[in-house]
Amino acid sequence: MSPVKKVLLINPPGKCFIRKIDGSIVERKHCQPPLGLAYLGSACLNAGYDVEILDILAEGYEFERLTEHYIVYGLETPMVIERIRQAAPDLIGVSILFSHVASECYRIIHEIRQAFPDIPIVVGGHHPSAMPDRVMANPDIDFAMIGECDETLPQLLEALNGRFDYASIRALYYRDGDRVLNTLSGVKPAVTGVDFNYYRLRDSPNPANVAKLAYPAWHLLKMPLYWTSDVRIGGGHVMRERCLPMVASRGCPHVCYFCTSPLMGGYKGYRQRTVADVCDEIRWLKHEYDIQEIQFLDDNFYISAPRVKDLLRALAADEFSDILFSVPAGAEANALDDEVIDLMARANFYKVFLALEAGDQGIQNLLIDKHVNLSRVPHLVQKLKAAGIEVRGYFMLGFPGETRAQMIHTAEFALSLDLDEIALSVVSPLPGTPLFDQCVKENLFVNDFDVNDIRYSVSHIKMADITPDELEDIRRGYWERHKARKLAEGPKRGDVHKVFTTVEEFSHTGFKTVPPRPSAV
Ligand code: B12
Ligand code: SF4
Repeated sequence: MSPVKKVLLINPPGKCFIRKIDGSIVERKHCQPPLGLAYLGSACLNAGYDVEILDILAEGYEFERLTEHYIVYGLETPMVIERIRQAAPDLIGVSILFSHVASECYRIIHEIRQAFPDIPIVVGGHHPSAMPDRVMANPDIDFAMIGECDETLPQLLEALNGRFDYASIRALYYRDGDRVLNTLSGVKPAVTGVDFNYYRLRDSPNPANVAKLAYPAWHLLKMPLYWTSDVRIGGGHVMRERCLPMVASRGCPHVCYFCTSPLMGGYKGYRQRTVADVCDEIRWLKHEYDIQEIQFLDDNFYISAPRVKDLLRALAADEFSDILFSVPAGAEANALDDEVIDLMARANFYKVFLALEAGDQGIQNLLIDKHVNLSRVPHLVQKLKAAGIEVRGYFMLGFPGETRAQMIHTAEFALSLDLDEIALSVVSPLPGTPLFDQCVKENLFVNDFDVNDIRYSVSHIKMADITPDELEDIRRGYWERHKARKLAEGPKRGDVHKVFTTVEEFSHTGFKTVPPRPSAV
């Protein structure tokens, strides 16, 4: 075999679900630079390999394909094949970050396999990490890698060159003839579910010291695409054009029963970068990309109060005064005290997304590992707003066994707070979580459930006294009531990139395709 020199990393297309009942699109179009692939790119470059990244979604943002249930957007397959031919890689890596695009990834991988039967294909991301055995049942896939692969992907390249042993690569699934082998079989998980294992950090493939990682290789991506699409970074929520994501920590110390963080970041696998390292990366982003805004994609940015205060003090320095910051993942409400809020305001954190999840303290204490203290929330919202910070609340509707009355209670709780925005999400049984296990064990999946085609905006869980469509009506109804109230209050601050005023605008922005109304289907 000729030496392996070049890897091509692929970000798959996007896909949005169309609601059967009225033909409306219920998911957002996105265009976000893939931070994980940029990290993998720099890891492979530093190991001496040539790297290209093909972002099928960003480069083909304008190409839409209407299927029975979805609008898929991204480069068309012949274009992808041609790009691979030009790149001439020795290994192709496909990111399957989201379970809802797994079926689309398999379709593309199959086409690639047909066109390039000799190029090995590796997959990674949340979906393969949750179900590597089932992913490896696909004969088009040669390798599946679990967890954060900054250290293990370069090792795979070395192994393909005969300079490293497959058996020594942590959390690797590979083939030996007809057999699928994996390097986790002798490792004792911290938690074993029916359908998943959580590994301690020391047993996982994840980098233990995230301060030592090289900065993401953004130069491998066509950055202006992310700054100019209709629905830019953060789903349109960012304020400034030149925005990039970064992480100040990886993993989370909690183990919420619906969340995949313990699967990807490792069981209680919270790791911090040093404040100095984070600041150095921001200086570099300013210098290289003239960056105006940064989104921290940490799983749980605010969890450690002393550390977050140190970081916020550093970000409040004059040298960063021209940069805006936000953290789109839900902020742990209990971790936000008055001092953190004052420091956030000083450091230009203009918006906070409170992870409140449920308006019922019983559900909080039983299902949400963060145990949000709901009685504190109204004061917290007022304090944040008084500091000039916009407040968005994240809520979840449709836990197994949750009744219609409890969902309405949560939605009413959301309305009762003086929030600038509310996001009411449907509880999704993500593979690799205890919630998914519960649905398997108790036979709670709705009949058309397909784990490779998860729809995040429609419930997959059989509920006691409500149908998925009724749940969607509650979700939309409360969102619209809230939006109408906010519109009546007048405009928000002037430089917001996009303010969506209706459900239609929120979900249709960026789409060219208009799905047919159901009668015409
Ligand atoms: C940023 C983000 C987004 C961004 C886009 C992400 C992107 N393209 O990069 C936006 C805002 C668009 C987004 C949207 C959504 N997201 Co999101 N998102 C995240 C978030 C917060 C961070 C991802 C990240 O950058 N992490 C940091 C980098 C360093 O890690 P990483 O990306 O995981 O990459 C590492 C590994 O996965 C692995 N790896 C990744 N790719 C590959 C490829 C190969 C070949 C290999 C070997 C390894 C490998 O190595 C990487 C380096 O360590 C994660 C949560 C999380 N903390 O991971 C959720 C997460 C990925 N999102 C999730 C979901 C559900 C969604 C939405 C469906 C939400 C919704 N209801 O609409 C949408 C769908 C978007 C779409 N395309 O349609 C889920 C996915 C779970 C699942 N099994 O599907 C996650 C895990 C959050 C959660 N627990 O619920 N998201
Ligand atoms: S606190 Fe957030 S990131 Fe951590 S496990 Fe719970 S939901 Fe996941």
